[in-house]
Amino acid sequence: MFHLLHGLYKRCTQKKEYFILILGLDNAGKTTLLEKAKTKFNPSYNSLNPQRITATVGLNIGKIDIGDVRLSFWDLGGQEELQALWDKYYSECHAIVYVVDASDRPRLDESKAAFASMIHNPHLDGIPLLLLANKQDVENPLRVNDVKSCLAEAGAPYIGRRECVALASSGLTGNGSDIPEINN
Ligand code: G3D
Repeated sequence: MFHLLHGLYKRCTQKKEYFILILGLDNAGKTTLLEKAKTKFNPSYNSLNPQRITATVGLNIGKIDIGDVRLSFWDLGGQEELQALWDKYYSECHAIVYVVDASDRPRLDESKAAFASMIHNPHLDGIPLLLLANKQDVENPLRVNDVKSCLAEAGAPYIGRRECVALASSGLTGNGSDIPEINN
């Protein structure tokens, strides 16, 4: 009886949990963004000093509670050898945030290639996608439209099979801006 009541109580009080992958090349700013988001949604969270954040190696997990929803973010390492592990997480994720370093023009094609192999994976069909042109606080960054059209070359029809929004962002400052959806 106790177990039954305990189970019922747990079921009524537990939050709905969604898993979100944060992907992109190493140094794109994924961990910094996650730290900033955790601080924004949980003011009591003691965030890491941005100076002390190093490129993600392996997996970095962050949880954000909004109302009765829990968002669990998996920030995956973006180094070439770690990209091979991304697809292990695809079948369980509910959304993807793909981060591009808008201050790094020379690596845009590399980011496009990583994006292409991700977006063609059948496990991700229909999974909502947020594209971020990050580091907008630097001088003369790539604009969100540049990033958007570059990634669209990697597979516009695949991108179009889902809800997709592209935004400019700065994980350092926490600022961002809305722009029109990529596939509408
Ligand atoms: P990653 O998790 O994608 O590998 P990190 O990237 O979050 O570790 O960030 C990599 C570097 O980029 C860090 O600098 C970090 O401070 C910087 N960075 C992250 N986001 C922004 C941003 O929005 N604007 C600027 N200007 N820099 C950013 P270091 O010097 O520690 O390597």
